[in-house]
Amino acid sequence: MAILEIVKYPDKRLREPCANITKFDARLANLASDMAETMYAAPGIGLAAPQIGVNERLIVVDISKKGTELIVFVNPVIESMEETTESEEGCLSIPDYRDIILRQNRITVRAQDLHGNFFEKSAEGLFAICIQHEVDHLNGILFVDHLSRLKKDLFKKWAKKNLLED
Ligand code: K1U
Ligand code: ZN
Repeated sequence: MAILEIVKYPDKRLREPCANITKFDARLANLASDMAETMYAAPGIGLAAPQIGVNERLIVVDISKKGTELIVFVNPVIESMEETTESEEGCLSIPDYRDIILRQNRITVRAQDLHGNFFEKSAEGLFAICIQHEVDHLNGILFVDHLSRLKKDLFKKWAKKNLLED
Protein backbone atom coordinates (compact mmCIF):
# COMPACT_ATOMS: atom_id res chain seq x y z
CA MET A 1 0.00 0.00 0.00
CA ALA A 2 1.23 3.52 -0.76
CA ILE A 3 0.10 7.12 -0.55
CA LEU A 4 0.57 8.59 -4.02
CA GLU A 5 1.11 12.18 -5.14
CA ILE A 6 -2.08 13.90 -6.35
CA VAL A 7 -1.83 15.60 -9.75
CA LYS A 8 -2.77 19.29 -9.46
CA TYR A 9 -4.55 21.74 -11.80
CA PRO A 10 -3.59 22.81 -14.50
CA ASP A 11 -1.72 19.55 -15.25
CA LYS A 12 -2.71 18.25 -18.73
CA ARG A 13 -3.11 14.69 -17.39
CA LEU A 14 -6.36 15.85 -15.77
CA ARG A 15 -7.73 16.71 -19.22
CA GLU A 16 -7.34 13.38 -21.00
CA PRO A 17 -10.24 10.93 -21.43
CA CYS A 18 -9.35 7.65 -19.68
CA ALA A 19 -9.19 4.18 -21.19
CA ASN A 20 -11.47 1.26 -20.25
CA ILE A 21 -9.96 -1.37 -17.98
CA THR A 22 -9.88 -4.91 -19.44
CA LYS A 23 -7.53 -6.78 -17.07
CA PHE A 24 -8.87 -7.60 -13.62
CA ASP A 25 -5.61 -8.66 -12.00
CA ALA A 26 -3.40 -8.01 -8.96
CA ARG A 27 -2.07 -4.78 -10.52
CA LEU A 28 -5.63 -3.39 -10.61
CA ALA A 29 -6.32 -4.47 -7.00
CA ASN A 30 -3.07 -2.80 -5.86
CA LEU A 31 -3.90 0.38 -7.79
CA ALA A 32 -7.37 0.58 -6.17
CA SER A 33 -5.83 -0.05 -2.75
CA ASP A 34 -3.22 2.72 -3.24
CA MET A 35 -5.96 5.09 -4.45
CA ALA A 36 -8.08 4.38 -1.37
CA GLU A 37 -5.11 5.01 0.92
CA THR A 38 -4.33 8.26 -0.94
CA MET A 39 -7.98 9.38 -0.68
CA TYR A 40 -8.18 8.68 3.07
CA ALA A 41 -4.85 10.43 3.70
CA ALA A 42 -5.81 13.58 1.74
CA PRO A 43 -8.53 13.47 3.23
CA GLY A 44 -11.22 13.15 0.58
CA ILE A 45 -14.48 11.34 -0.14
CA GLY A 46 -13.51 10.20 -3.63
CA LEU A 47 -10.57 9.86 -6.01
CA ALA A 48 -10.24 9.08 -9.72
CA ALA A 49 -7.22 7.36 -11.32
CA PRO A 50 -6.15 10.40 -13.45
CA GLN A 51 -5.67 12.29 -10.18
CA ILE A 52 -2.71 10.02 -9.47
CA GLY A 53 -1.52 10.18 -13.09
CA VAL A 54 -3.12 6.92 -14.27
CA ASN A 55 -5.22 7.24 -17.43
CA GLU A 56 -7.70 4.43 -16.62
CA ARG A 57 -11.41 4.26 -15.76
CA LEU A 58 -11.17 3.54 -12.04
CA ILE A 59 -12.65 5.51 -9.12
CA VAL A 60 -12.89 4.99 -5.37
CA VAL A 61 -15.58 6.58 -3.18
CA ASP A 62 -16.23 6.59 0.56
CA ILE A 63 -18.59 9.24 1.90
CA SER A 64 -18.87 7.67 5.37
CA LYS A 65 -17.42 9.69 8.22
CA LYS A 66 -15.56 6.68 9.65
CA GLY A 67 -14.02 5.63 6.33
CA THR A 68 -15.63 2.18 6.47
CA GLU A 69 -17.72 2.19 3.28
CA LEU A 70 -15.23 2.10 0.45
CA ILE A 71 -16.67 1.35 -2.99
CA VAL A 72 -14.46 0.70 -6.00
CA PHE A 73 -16.00 1.35 -9.43
CA VAL A 74 -14.21 0.01 -12.49
CA ASN A 75 -15.43 1.38 -15.86
CA PRO A 76 -18.38 3.26 -14.25
CA VAL A 77 -21.21 4.42 -16.51
CA ILE A 78 -23.96 6.71 -15.21
CA GLU A 79 -27.13 5.28 -16.70
CA SER A 80 -29.75 7.67 -15.36
CA MET A 81 -29.86 10.97 -13.49
CA GLU A 82 -32.66 13.09 -12.08
CA GLU A 83 -33.47 16.17 -9.97
CA THR A 84 -31.10 19.08 -10.46
CA THR A 85 -29.58 20.30 -7.21
CA GLU A 86 -26.95 22.79 -6.06
CA SER A 87 -23.71 21.20 -4.94
CA GLU A 88 -20.82 22.84 -3.12
CA GLU A 89 -17.67 21.03 -4.22
CA GLY A 90 -13.95 20.94 -3.75
CA CYS A 91 -11.36 18.90 -5.61
CA LEU A 92 -8.15 17.35 -4.34
CA SER A 93 -6.53 18.44 -7.63
CA ILE A 94 -7.56 22.07 -6.96
CA PRO A 95 -6.61 22.49 -3.29
CA ASP A 96 -8.29 25.24 -1.23
CA TYR A 97 -10.93 26.15 -3.83
CA ARG A 98 -14.64 25.44 -3.35
CA ASP A 99 -17.62 26.59 -5.37
CA ILE A 100 -21.28 25.82 -6.05
CA ILE A 101 -22.33 24.06 -9.25
CA LEU A 102 -25.40 22.17 -10.47
CA ARG A 103 -25.52 18.36 -10.32
CA GLN A 104 -28.19 15.66 -10.32
CA ASN A 105 -29.39 14.48 -6.91
CA ARG A 106 -30.26 10.87 -7.90
CA ILE A 107 -28.39 8.59 -10.27
CA THR A 108 -27.95 4.96 -11.15
CA VAL A 109 -24.47 3.82 -12.05
CA ARG A 110 -23.34 0.55 -13.66
CA ALA A 111 -19.76 -0.57 -13.12
CA GLN A 112 -17.51 -3.57 -12.59
CA ASP A 113 -15.83 -4.68 -9.38
CA LEU A 114 -12.18 -5.70 -9.05
CA HIS A 115 -13.04 -9.19 -10.36
CA GLY A 116 -14.80 -7.84 -13.45
CA ASN A 117 -18.31 -8.62 -12.16
CA PHE A 118 -20.92 -6.05 -13.24
CA PHE A 119 -23.07 -4.34 -10.60
CA GLU A 120 -25.56 -1.50 -10.52
CA LYS A 121 -26.01 1.05 -7.74
CA SER A 122 -28.58 3.71 -7.04
CA ALA A 123 -27.20 6.76 -5.27
CA GLU A 124 -28.55 10.02 -3.96
CA GLY A 125 -27.34 13.19 -2.28
CA LEU A 126 -23.60 13.46 -1.57
CA PHE A 127 -22.99 9.87 -2.76
CA ALA A 128 -24.56 10.65 -6.17
CA ILE A 129 -22.70 13.95 -6.40
CA CYS A 130 -19.35 12.39 -5.55
CA ILE A 131 -19.80 9.68 -8.23
CA GLN A 132 -20.63 12.37 -10.84
CA HIS A 133 -17.52 14.36 -9.80
CA GLU A 134 -15.29 11.26 -10.12
CA VAL A 135 -16.78 10.07 -13.43
CA ASP A 136 -16.22 13.60 -14.77
CA HIS A 137 -12.51 13.16 -13.90
CA LEU A 138 -12.44 10.02 -16.10
CA ASN A 139 -13.64 12.17 -19.00
CA GLY A 140 -11.11 14.97 -18.40
CA ILE A 141 -13.75 17.24 -16.84
CA LEU A 142 -13.19 19.24 -13.63
CA PHE A 143 -15.98 20.62 -11.44
CA VAL A 144 -14.90 24.18 -12.31
CA ASP A 145 -15.86 23.42 -15.95
CA HIS A 146 -19.50 23.51 -14.74
CA LEU A 147 -19.21 27.12 -13.48
CA SER A 148 -20.79 30.06 -15.31
CA ARG A 149 -18.50 32.11 -17.60
CA LEU A 150 -18.20 34.81 -14.93
CA LYS A 151 -17.34 32.38 -12.11
CA LYS A 152 -14.94 30.53 -14.41
CA ASP A 153 -13.06 33.78 -15.06
CA LEU A 154 -12.88 34.44 -11.31
CA PHE A 155 -11.62 30.88 -10.75
CA LYS A 156 -8.91 31.32 -13.41
CA LYS A 157 -7.70 34.50 -11.71
CA TRP A 158 -7.72 32.71 -8.36
CA ALA A 159 -5.79 29.76 -9.84
CA LYS A 160 -3.20 32.00 -11.45
CA LYS A 161 -2.49 33.61 -8.10
CA ASN A 162 -2.76 30.56 -5.85
CA LEU A 163 -1.79 27.51 -7.92
CA LEU A 164 0.59 28.80 -10.58
CA GLU A 165 2.70 31.16 -8.47
CA ASP A 166 4.04 28.46 -6.12
O1 K1U B 1 -12.14 13.87 -6.70
C1 K1U B 1 -11.77 14.63 -5.81
O2 K1U B 1 -11.10 15.62 -6.08
C2 K1U B 1 -12.16 14.36 -4.39
C3 K1U B 1 -13.21 15.33 -3.87
C4 K1U B 1 -14.58 14.73 -4.14
C5 K1U B 1 -15.78 15.60 -3.95
C6 K1U B 1 -15.85 16.59 -3.00
C7 K1U B 1 -17.00 17.36 -2.86
C8 K1U B 1 -18.08 17.12 -3.64
C9 K1U B 1 -18.01 16.16 -4.60
C10 K1U B 1 -16.86 15.39 -4.75
C11 K1U B 1 -12.96 15.53 -2.39
O3 K1U B 1 -13.05 14.62 -1.64
S1 K1U B 1 -12.58 17.12 -1.85
C12 K1U B 1 -12.49 16.95 -0.06
C13 K1U B 1 -13.83 16.87 0.58
O4 K1U B 1 -14.82 17.26 0.02
C14 K1U B 1 -13.95 16.30 1.96
C15 K1U B 1 -12.86 15.96 2.69
C16 K1U B 1 -13.01 15.44 3.97
C17 K1U B 1 -14.24 15.25 4.51
C18 K1U B 1 -15.36 15.61 3.77
C19 K1U B 1 -15.22 16.14 2.50
ZN1 ZN C 1 -11.82 16.22 -8.08
